[in-house]
Amino acid sequence: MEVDVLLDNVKRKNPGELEFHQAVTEVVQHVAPFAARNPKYRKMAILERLVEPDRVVMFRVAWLDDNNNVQVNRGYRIQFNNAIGPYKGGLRFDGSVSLSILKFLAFEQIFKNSLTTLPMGGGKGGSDFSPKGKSDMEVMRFCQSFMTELARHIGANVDVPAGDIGVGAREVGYLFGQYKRLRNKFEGVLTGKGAEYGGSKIRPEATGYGAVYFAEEMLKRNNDGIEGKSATISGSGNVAQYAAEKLIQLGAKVLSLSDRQGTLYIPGGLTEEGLARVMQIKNEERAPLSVFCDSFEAEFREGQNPWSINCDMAYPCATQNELDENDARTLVENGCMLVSEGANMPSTPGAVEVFEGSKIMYAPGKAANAGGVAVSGLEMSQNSQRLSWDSEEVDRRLKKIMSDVHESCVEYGRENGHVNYVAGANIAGFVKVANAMLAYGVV
Ligand code: NDP
Ligand code: 2IT
Repeated sequence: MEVDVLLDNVKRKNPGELEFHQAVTEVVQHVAPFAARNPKYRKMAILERLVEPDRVVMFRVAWLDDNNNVQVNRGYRIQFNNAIGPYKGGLRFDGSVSLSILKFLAFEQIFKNSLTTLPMGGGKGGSDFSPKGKSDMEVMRFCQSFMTELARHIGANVDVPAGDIGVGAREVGYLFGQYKRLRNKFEGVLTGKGAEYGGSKIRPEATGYGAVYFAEEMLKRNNDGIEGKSATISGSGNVAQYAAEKLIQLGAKVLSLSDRQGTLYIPGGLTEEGLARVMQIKNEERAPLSVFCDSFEAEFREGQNPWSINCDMAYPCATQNELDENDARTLVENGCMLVSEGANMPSTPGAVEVFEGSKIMYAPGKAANAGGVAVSGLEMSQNSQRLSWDSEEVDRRLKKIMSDVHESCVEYGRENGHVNYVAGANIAGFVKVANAMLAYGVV
């Protein structure tokens, strides 16, 4: 089938799902020419089947708030593709969550998980519930109600959720507790668990660290390194915090973080002490980033993103489509030489075009942020073995996986001496899944 026909069909069958269309278009534009050169993929309609989720589960989540009022949210789990392993992917709790957003995330997850070299299929879920401004007990009641329905659809060998925006250690704890109670099973059904009940060392750090390890690999290929470089980061949640930690450890100067209210610009560079304060603000006080300026030298730029700040490297670690074509142009004009995406699909298609055209080192999320789900895969392995590895062991494996992901991107993305990491990630991720689908016949 022609690419245009395939994309038209996707748009027609999934009306209004703009983020999903965007994610499919980006993957298909690289994979379709590759698939066309391999008639077996074409003949067996691999791409046509890949863009159709195995199933989509949508459900009501009713819960009682602290005033005993009934609240109703919508829950989702997209089980997109389990050709190479159990469905695997995070849960997002945020007011913006829609079917389109979760389908884009689940679709991306198929290729990302394939790149990690571990046996994991693609899935994603969540709810339009936002934990912001809710008490711990409200979050608990919501999580228990959400899991009461979700439990029947998941399992350690079926579908293994984890965290994403709005879902961290607290939420995973409540979700796991409810699953265990409903099924009377202590099994590795969720990752990102607390250390006391089966969580892997380095899982909280993995996505942010991984995005920096991937940047290191790109730089190494050009006989360069992180030390002495300046970096802008967006977001100030899980991924941003640990990207900042690793960058500081490796001798880079972190100039910014951000949240929904704006950007924190730290001209002198974020210190370890400053980062500890950010973690306290975001993880314990659950307060706006702007309060950082009460005790540290920094400027808060209300309503702005970090992309106008001069930097050598940019790490978008907040959310989808947070960096547009103009931002990309500004970054490149200001001398930014590397972009490593901690978030999923943070750059708009126009921005991606600017990065590709400028030939800077540009790593898309499905490669650069694969460290998070990779350590989730390692958590599954440890749970199955009923063993837990120490931090050094997990970090060593994470580094090796990021280096392997990088190698795969180079292998499939080489273009006249330059590496197109977007093409490389999409094609490398596709091949393994496509070959497994071929083995199963028409299903
Ligand atoms: P968190 O909820 O911990 O943090 C999200 C951060 O992004 C917060 O600082 C939040 O601001 C900011 N943010 C969220 N939405 C918006 C928005 N619409 N505009 C501006 N800022 C926004 O989530 P994570 O750090 O876990 O996730 C960040 C990104 O990384 C997401 O794209 C996620 O899909 C991706 N990712 C996460 C992985 C993980 O392991 N957690 C793995 C791979 C990718 P505020 O503080 O104001 O809420
Ligand atoms: O987007 C992602 O890769 C995640 N949110 C992590 C998924 C996981 O299963 O650890």
